[in-house]
Amino acid sequence: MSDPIKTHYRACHLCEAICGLEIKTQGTKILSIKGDKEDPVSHGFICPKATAIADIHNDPDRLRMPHKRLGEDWVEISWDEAIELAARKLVETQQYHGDNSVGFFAGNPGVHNYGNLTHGPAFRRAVKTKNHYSATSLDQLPHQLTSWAMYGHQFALPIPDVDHTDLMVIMGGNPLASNGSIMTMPNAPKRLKAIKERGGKLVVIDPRRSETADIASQHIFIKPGTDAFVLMAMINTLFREDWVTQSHLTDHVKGLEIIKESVTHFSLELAAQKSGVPSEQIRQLTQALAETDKAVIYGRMGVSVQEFGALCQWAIQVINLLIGATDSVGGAMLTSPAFAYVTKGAPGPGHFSRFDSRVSNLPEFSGELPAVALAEEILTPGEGQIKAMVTIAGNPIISSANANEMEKAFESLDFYVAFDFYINATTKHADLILPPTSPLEHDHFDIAFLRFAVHNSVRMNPPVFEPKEGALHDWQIFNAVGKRIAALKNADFKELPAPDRIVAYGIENDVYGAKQNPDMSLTMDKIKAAPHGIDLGPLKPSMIGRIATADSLINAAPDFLINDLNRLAERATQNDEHALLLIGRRHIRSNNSWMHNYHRLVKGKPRWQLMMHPDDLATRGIKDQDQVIIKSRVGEVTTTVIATDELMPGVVSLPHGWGHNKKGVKMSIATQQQGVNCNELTDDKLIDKVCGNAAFNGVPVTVSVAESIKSLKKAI
Ligand SMILES: Nc1nc2c(c(=O)[nH]1)N[C@H]1C(S)=C(S)[C@@H](COP(=O)(O)OP(=O)(O)OC[C@H]3O[C@@H](n4cnc5c(=O)[nH]c(N)nc54)[C@H](O)[C@@H]3O)O[C@H]1N2
Ligand SMILES: Nc1nc2c(c(=O)[nH]1)N[C@H]1C(S)=C(S)[C@@H](COP(=O)(O)OP(=O)(O)OC[C@H]3O[C@@H](n4cnc5c(=O)[nH]c(N)nc54)[C@H](O)[C@@H]3O)O[C@H]1N2
Ligand code: SF4
Ligand SMILES: [Mo]
Repeated sequence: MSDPIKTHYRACHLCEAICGLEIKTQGTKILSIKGDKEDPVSHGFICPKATAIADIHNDPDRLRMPHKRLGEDWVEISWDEAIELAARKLVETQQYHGDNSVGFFAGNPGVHNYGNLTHGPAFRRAVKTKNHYSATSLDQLPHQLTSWAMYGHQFALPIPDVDHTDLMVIMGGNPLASNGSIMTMPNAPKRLKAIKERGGKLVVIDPRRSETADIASQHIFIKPGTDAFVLMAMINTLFREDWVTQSHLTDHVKGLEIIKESVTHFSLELAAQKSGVPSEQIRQLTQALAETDKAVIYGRMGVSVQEFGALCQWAIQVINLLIGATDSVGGAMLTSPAFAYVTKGAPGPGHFSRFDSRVSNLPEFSGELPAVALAEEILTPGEGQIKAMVTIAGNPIISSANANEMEKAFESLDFYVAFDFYINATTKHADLILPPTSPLEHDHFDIAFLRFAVHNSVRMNPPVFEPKEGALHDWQIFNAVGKRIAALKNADFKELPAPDRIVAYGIENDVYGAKQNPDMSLTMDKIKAAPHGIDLGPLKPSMIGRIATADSLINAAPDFLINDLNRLAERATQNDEHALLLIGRRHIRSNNSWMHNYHRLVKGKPRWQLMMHPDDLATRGIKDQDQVIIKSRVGEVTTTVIATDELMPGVVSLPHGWGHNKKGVKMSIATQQQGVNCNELTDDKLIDKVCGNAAFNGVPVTVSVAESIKSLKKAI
């Protein structure tokens, strides 16, 4: 008799949109993956990546058991042996070279796999080092930093009320490709188009006419890295023109006078000169933001990973405050999740600059040092040098700036253990790989993204499949290695219960739990009984009472950001005529560096080429489809160029996450892809100096025809 067909409901964990899925299985087979129409937020929407969850699950290249390096080869070993080896090597390294000789790099998928969030910290405490790095400082550090400084908690992130706004300005975000970031919004296309359909306006400010710009009411080209000038001019204009709106928050904000004084030099003319955006356009946009009742400005990667990322994210918060958008319907509001609700006194508010990195003196944020400092901390001898690495769901050789230096660093390590299920460009350097279960073999709760969602909901999903015999979840591996490390150090280790128990306890004691909300008395059992999720309603104004600063006031003018305006003012005086500025690009069928081993996602037209404006090609004697060499201060890559007026002249675009075709990478489909690693061009010294965040956007490069390749082609 054949196995019965089962239907499972589960959130997609691949990106921040966390769409609801309906997965049909029969025995160990996945029959279909579709959108869950009854999901209260995604309503059946999915993107093409969702079906690739089946490919992840079935991928023969995905490791199922620990792998130990033997010269150029790998051998499968038992979990007991692997856990002992990992613990012993890390402890020995610390005994010889000190606590800080072990470094950690945590990548993005850990945030999409909640066992990493519940159990990672205890494991890290068992190791005890100052050398923690993560994708945060390649990404959203400026958001967390400004929220910490202004609202007193790094996760007090006002989320755009996309479903109710009448004017949305998106600066450096491309939700049509990314499906939204720090703005969980499944079905970004529909939600953004709806703004226009209800008579509102969507404005996109981007050096590229992105997919989102294509559906916008207005697209404004901007020269990469100059957004801070535009934003400061907008703030200046709001004050000058007396367009500042009084709101229920006015008495809860301090520092506006300081801002007013500090931005007087940032004129519309200066902004226009630096950014290429006409001053009248900036003025009109500012006026529209001030005069539209339900308006909001939002900025993402384009304005986070650039030299003035923190100033940009801060300015965006300030503008929303000044136009009365913060904490207002149709503006940007704090979310009300069932777990880890942010309020005064909530755990993990964050801290900044308590210590610096050893080599370049870059500041920590919440216990993490900037990822751009990792390679030099491994390569520079002296006390505190990193000798052993732990990576957890990260691929820093492809995802961090200056990939060649990062590769050199990983090659030089005494010991490296990777928590990962692929042998990729980074983990190929490991001595030991500890692969966790497949995503479908563990339960799923979105600790992170339910907190960033444009509509409140909660959902907990059981595993689709039982784990293969002997397989361990990430959190079980953390528990096992952490416990063994503690034993070797004669230290205590408190083994935590399973993640769902931790979350269940948290929910019962949080805002919808019996103590705080007897009417609702939300429990994990109730959540589990609603497989499609529970709708917790739209975002609501709730900031007063939740401001987590010591004096319960929003600090609109944090000192270190006001001081950083000097750096921007200095930049204003510099002649910054570069040949070309490199920016990145995301694609709906790609996900950072790790979804290129699935045929259904990589097939079709190539999408890893360098995009360049036809005028820029012409002045360099380059033709569409030529092979070109792109050079930056730190490296060079060769790829195919495509001519397109999607980009403004003077800007070129290359996506990140590619470049798998390296000796030793064991991903049979990914290694056949021709894309190059754009982070061989990005520069670990080109950073947002105030916080050390990477500046992937606005990297000066030159582009020329690859003569040798051309002549070789002719000869063949
Ligand atoms: N130039 C440039 N560089 C960028 C960016 C850019 O825009 N431009 N974007 C940056 C951003 S925003 C980010 S977030 C980073 C991402 O950088 P990373 O987090 O370093 O890269 P990912 O590609 O997400 O790598 C994920 C790794 O996690 C593994 N993995 C997947 N699921 C699991 C799991 O459940 N458990 C474990 N243990 N491992 C798992 C995969 O096999 C892969 O090796 O890249 C950054 N790099
Ligand atoms: N399909 C897909 N979805 C993803 C990911 C993925 O890799 N693929 N990654 C996920 C992750 S980890 C993240 S962090 C999010 C990111 O989500 P988003 O930030 O929405 O995604 P990006 O495509 O990086 O959008 C950045 C935009 O900024 C523009 N830009 C570049 N430089 C500048 C500049 O100097 N100024 C301005 N104003 N704009 C600039 C770029 O042209 C681009 O359109 O996406 C998530 N979702
Ligand atoms: S948009 Fe993101 S969460 Fe939704 S199906 Fe696609 S990858 Fe999954
Ligand atoms: Mo990211």
